[in-house]
Amino acid sequence: MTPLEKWVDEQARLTKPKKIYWCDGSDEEAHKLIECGMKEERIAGHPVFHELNHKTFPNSYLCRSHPTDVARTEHLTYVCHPNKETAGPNNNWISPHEAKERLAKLSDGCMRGRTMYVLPYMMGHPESSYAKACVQLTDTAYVAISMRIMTRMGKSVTEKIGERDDFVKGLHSIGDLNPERRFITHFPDEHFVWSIGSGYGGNALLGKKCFSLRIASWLGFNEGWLAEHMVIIGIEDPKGDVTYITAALPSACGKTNLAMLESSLPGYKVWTIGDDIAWLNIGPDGRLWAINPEAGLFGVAPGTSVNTNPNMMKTLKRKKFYPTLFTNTAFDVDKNEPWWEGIDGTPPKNLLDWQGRHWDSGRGIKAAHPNSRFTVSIYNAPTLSHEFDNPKGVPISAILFGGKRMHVKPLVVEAFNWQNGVFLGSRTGSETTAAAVHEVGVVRRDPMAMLPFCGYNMADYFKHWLNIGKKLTRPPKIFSVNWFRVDDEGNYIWPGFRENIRVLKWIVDRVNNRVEAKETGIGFMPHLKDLELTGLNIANNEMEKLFEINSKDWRQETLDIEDFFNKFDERMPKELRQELNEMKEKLK
Ligand code: SAT
Ligand code: MN
Repeated sequence: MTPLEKWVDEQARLTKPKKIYWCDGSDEEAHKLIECGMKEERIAGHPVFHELNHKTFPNSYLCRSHPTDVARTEHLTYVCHPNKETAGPNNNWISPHEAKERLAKLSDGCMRGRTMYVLPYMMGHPESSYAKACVQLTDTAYVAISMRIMTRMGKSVTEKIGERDDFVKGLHSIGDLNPERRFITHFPDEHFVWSIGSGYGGNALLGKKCFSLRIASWLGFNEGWLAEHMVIIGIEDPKGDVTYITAALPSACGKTNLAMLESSLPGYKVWTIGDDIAWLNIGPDGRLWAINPEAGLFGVAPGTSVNTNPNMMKTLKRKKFYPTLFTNTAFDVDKNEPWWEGIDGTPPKNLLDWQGRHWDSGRGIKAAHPNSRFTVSIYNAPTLSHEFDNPKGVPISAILFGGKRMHVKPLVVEAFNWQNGVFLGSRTGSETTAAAVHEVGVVRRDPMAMLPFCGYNMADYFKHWLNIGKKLTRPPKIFSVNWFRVDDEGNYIWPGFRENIRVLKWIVDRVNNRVEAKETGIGFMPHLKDLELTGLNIANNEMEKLFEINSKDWRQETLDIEDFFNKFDERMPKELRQELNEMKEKLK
């Protein structure tokens, strides 16, 4: 037996599936698993997959989850380092020993009567020196199919692993879907994720947040690279030059829209490399290079339309890769199509809500779950960059940190230098969204959009960011962006979506030294004349409001940042405290 076979065998003895099925990643197999999910397997009483109208939504299936299993559950997510300090105040912690005891009890016989799917997959291009070979076990076709879409899955990975035992391991079971018996546990030193009781994306597709961020961030800390919650795009200018950038935004703040933005500026074009995760390495040329370890898009459906994200609508209607999933959207019975709030047109007459109940517009309840999602191959995207499959990745010229802030934060600010940029990332805050189970709309600090995903003490993570900067001879410039500022009536001032290209253009102009900027207490800001605003209908005073630094708001902001930093005590890098003090001085 190979180490892989031995490991699978051990997990099967614990979980006791009816049968074990090794996935080869082929198209035929995908069809078979879908069949099986339509006819045999059920989740919360619904067939796992319902075939949608293939004329309008080719290769698409509707999935419904258990009503209590619709988002990441951060309070049930643990990072099990040998000691609590390594996990830090930003993670829930129990000892690896205790976690394993708890999970073993819950996993004993959890796959009884079910099939165990063995999923060999790569995170990253198989020929990339940055890629990782992984294997996940799961007992639901929903996860097997989702992993096929989201990763490069197949037999060749099993061959690649061969006799090695250093592959990344994931054990997943939907268990009985009872939140009382739901745990997502990580063992960073063992490259192992053990998750039970949820079928939801970030809790169950273990290559995604669990491995590619929480565990990979720890690998990066030890090996000198970064695993980040970032979009990767190429911005082509009218001359045909492409500038690559990454952007970190919290879940459900528009990363997918940014990743395939349809430019409103003539001659500009955005090329997609990734919409969620970036692995960043220092190249031999002293630049920062990015790869997207994933191969699919797991985006929020509500709000997606021909108007807000035409390229995504095209992606969802493309026939290329089999299949595409829609999870917890509403369902148009007459057309046999998915539906969600914000899609084009008026609500269909005969609509079922995300739980399959008749929907009545009068009751004021949303038909699609606010965190309903599509899972679709990135190869379907008409905006896919030619560089997507380049094993080396792309060289990064700018890093953007953003969040959802209705007040306080300007549209765009450039950091003074790398250290100041790390400070800028570390102090980023955002209003909470429906992507995780918690109160929605409260501002919380979410440094680098990594708060739920940094697999070790965030103070050490900041230190690591500072160290990376010291090794880069040509570091990217760092910016903060905020599309979400509102006026006194509470309306968004900036139109966002395709118009964000105007902000990206300024950023590209800055990294290519084409424009000057204005120095302020919090960083460099654009001279309004350098922002391409032709065709936009925003009054000058509104534009000024987008860049306003309100001293009362900022006093509160600095106190809040200080409170957050204090959670990390002495471990917090002194450079960032010094940056905070300098900012306070400048704002006086
Ligand atoms: O965690 S997921 O990857 O499922 C989605 C998100 O919250 O970013
Ligand atoms: Mn995400």
